[in-house]
Amino acid sequence: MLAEPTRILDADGSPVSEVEHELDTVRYLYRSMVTARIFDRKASALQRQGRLATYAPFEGQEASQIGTAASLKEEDWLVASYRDAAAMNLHGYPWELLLAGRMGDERGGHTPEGINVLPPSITVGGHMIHAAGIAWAQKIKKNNAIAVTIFGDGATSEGDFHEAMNFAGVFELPMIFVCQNNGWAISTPRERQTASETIAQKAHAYGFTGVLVDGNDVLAVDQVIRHSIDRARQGKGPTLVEALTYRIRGHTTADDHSRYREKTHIESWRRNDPLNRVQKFLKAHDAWSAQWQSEIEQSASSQIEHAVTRAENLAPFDVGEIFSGSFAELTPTLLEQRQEAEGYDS
Ligand SMILES: Cc1ncc(C[n+]2csc(CCOP(=O)(O)OP(=O)(O)O)c2C)c(N)n1
Repeated sequence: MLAEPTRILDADGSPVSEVEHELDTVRYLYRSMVTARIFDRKASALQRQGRLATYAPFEGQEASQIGTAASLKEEDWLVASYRDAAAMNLHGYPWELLLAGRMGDERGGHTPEGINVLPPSITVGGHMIHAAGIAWAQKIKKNNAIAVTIFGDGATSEGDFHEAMNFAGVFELPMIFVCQNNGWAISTPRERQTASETIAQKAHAYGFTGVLVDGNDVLAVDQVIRHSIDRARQGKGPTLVEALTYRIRGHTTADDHSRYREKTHIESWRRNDPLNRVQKFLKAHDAWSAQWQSEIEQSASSQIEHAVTRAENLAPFDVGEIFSGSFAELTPTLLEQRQEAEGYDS
């Protein structure tokens, strides 16, 4: 494990180690982060207008998420949490379903056929076990696909983290655990979460590699994830990646983070913005223009506006549907509940 996080670009966009990426790839990663930020701000605004229920913003974490999902192949699986819309969308989960889920519509959790992304987990840590099961299935089927799971620093205090990590180590599963260490689990700071110096080092206890990466450096995250993917596909087992990042906004739209965080601290992380550093790098290579910026912003906005329209215009929900898909034959209690619910519908 590295004592210092892997970093390629510093906060000013200057390379501190060799840049392996082609400029076109850097532009793609940048554009994906811009799109994600527009989605995030739109979703937060919709919540304030009463058009979404609570929403968990990920501003500041775009590099961790885009860097995690960018090099996955279609057949790979992504199993993430309520804060990971950017990664989920990049791997194919439609924006409108991410929005519909936050509108309280169950259909937001129905992944379209052929998209290897599980619906967002609200249960902190529970999804890591699902990811381990999926990775094990890929290994048994010998199909060379891997599973990636994303979770926060708080989730590492759950028993599920231990179980998934232990199982993955023993069975040498083709999977990557990505901890987005954003410094906080609601109001609990990272230092109250674990006495370990890093979260990455926990991998050693389970018999596999842990890597610390600058989670606001999309090039570094992408590079670390690509190396981890290679190891997993070569049968060399799992990797735990700890991406050091920061949640710029509240835990959710229901949280007042000014009650537990210093403004100055937030501002210092704003200067470490993951989009700015890539923009500066692109500018230094004549690969950015104000016109291109405005084109990608407009294209992202219109894509997201369409998603909002589609999510808000889903055909009315049949209340009885919430009972389908759990049991082949409903239990007497559930049958009774369905009848009652259908009464409300008419
Ligand atoms: C099993 C479980 N316990 C508690 C909660 C309530 N809860 C929701 S988010 C959260 C904090 C999670 O923090 P972290 O894992 O660091 O992820 P972040 O929200 O920072 O992305 C808690 C305790 C929950 N959803 N599930």
